[in-house]
Amino acid sequence: VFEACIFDLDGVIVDTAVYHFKAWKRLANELGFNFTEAQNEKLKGISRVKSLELILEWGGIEKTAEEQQVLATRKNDWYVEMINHMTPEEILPGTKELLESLRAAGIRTALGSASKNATVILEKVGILPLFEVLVDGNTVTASKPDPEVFLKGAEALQISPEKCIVFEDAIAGVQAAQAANMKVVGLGEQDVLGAADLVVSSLEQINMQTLTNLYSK
Ligand code: G16
Ligand code: MG
Repeated sequence: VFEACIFDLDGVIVDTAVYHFKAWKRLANELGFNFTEAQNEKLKGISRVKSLELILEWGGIEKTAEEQQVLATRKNDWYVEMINHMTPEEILPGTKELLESLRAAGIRTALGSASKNATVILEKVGILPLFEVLVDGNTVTASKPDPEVFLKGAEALQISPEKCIVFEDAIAGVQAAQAANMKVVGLGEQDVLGAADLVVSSLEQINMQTLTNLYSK
């Protein structure tokens, strides 16, 4: 029924959104305006450059492309400083167990993230070897909801999209998976991610059987 699972990073494997929030807030405050958690929600799954564009728009500030480059780098330096201190305790509940049981069952695994810092995060939390393929912000040009990130993952694994299940916490990511013709499990709230084939609050609720059931509907 299914032969591969493709995982989003932020919000599925680890909660790096808190670090993104701290770094963006620091940047916004330096520029003289506030940045809220509600605004941070809207940046989930969105690329760094696109996130900065939105933040500047919310703050009512215009910057040239060169200035934006400098600001994005500044934010990223603060962010990298924080993620360099991440530990295996920060893996979200059930994630490692699920990855291990998938591998034991011969299911292929890939990462499909918008982040350019995906490799270092997986290394820090100690689960890099559980992924066969990494597709991240360094290899992808079109942001979610474009299906590129997930299609590239399937292609690298040489598995057809219909046999892939995506795990996503963001609407844009659920849409990307569906545009790629894949099944998708949403992590979060039913009223937000209702478009997904199944919505759970944690990967602890997922096993081989729940995934197999997605194909019998
Ligand atoms: C993650 C986050 C986004 C972030 C993006 C780019 O995406 O959800 O908020 O803007 O990565 O991150 P970086 O600045 O590290 O390149 P995902 O796809 O892992 O949820
Ligand atoms: Mg995410």
